[in-house]
Amino acid sequence: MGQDPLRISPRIILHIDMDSFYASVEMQKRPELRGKPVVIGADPKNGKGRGVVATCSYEARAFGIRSAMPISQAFSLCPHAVFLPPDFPLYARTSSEIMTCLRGFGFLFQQVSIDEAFLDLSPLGSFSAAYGLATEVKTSIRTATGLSCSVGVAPAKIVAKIASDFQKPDGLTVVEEGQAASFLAPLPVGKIPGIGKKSEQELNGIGIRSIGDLAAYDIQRLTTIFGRGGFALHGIALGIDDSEVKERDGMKSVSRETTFEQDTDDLSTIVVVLDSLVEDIHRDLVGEEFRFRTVTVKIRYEGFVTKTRAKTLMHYTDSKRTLRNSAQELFRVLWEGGRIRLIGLRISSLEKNDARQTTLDCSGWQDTFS
Ligand code: TTP
Ligand code: CA
Repeated sequence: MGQDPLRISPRIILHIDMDSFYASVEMQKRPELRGKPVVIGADPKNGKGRGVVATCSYEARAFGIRSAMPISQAFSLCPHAVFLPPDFPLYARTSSEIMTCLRGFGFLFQQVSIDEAFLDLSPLGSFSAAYGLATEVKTSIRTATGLSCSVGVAPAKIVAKIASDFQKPDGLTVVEEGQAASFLAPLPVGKIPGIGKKSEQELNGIGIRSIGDLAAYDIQRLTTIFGRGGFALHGIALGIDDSEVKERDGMKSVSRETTFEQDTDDLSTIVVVLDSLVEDIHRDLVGEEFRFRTVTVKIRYEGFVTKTRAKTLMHYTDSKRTLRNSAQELFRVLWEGGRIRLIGLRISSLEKNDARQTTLDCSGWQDTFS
């Protein structure tokens, strides 16, 4: 049987996400760490340390350790784990190698975070050809860096992203055209990017446990509860996402955010975390040789109210002290004293110290930043 000539060829999107990225880079550098629980983050100081876990190896995850958990809790879960401070310039260099490798495949490319990217494989014309290319992508990244990644291939970006997470680590999941809604239906709603633990609980509270429950939920009621976001959520549940893979011209911003394990209004805890965001962003800044002019602080309170406040300086700078002072000043003005769920820091209006094109782009906030 011949193909219908009017049939539009499918959109085929690939999403790639490196496995336990910072921890894997450390284990690649020091092979004696392989197979061990490795935790990257703040100094645990024998259980008395403040600050949080950036990430950890899958061996450490078996002990219940997770990103953004207080480092003291990680220490009590697994005191014999190897605790390491982050080496951001090394992660930025490895990220550049990965992104260069991905660009080399010649498809439309979009980096979305330090360890994630999309490729638009639609020109291949079939999901079987895309599967073949996905295996090549995995092999070439392993050859270039020694690292494993997980890949999702699907007819839409958000479905590809959920698919890349489906069989982690070292996974490859293909969701063909017409199968998105049925692939998503049995998954917990928390698998939708942007739905954190708290929102998942809120959705569970109105009887929505799986993405299928969300797809079947009355859209009017969803918009009453979640406002305009209700529409988008409902579309996502059906696998509908027309957003394009967009090439970005260089780095527009660098951002970091931390979600507290428990909402907090303890100023000293908040200041320690804000300071660690300053340190992280400043390391990237120095590693990538650029300067900034705009600083933005974001606070999300319990109940999901999100506030941001930005400040643009008179001159470009790469001073850590200026970054810290601006962050603290913005925080003081912004904070109304309530319990905080998440705090974020972003620098933008960036200028390279030289003309070298950078591939690092941590502007994963762009969608949520108001
Ligand atoms: P992720 O891709 O979320 O996590 P991961 O690569 O460590 O693990 P996974 O296999 O589940 O994908 O984040 C990429 C890197 O970003 C991660 O290695 C460390 C950093 N990061 C933080 O510093 N803090 C955080 O809260 C998170 C989630 C990530
Ligand atoms: Ca990852």
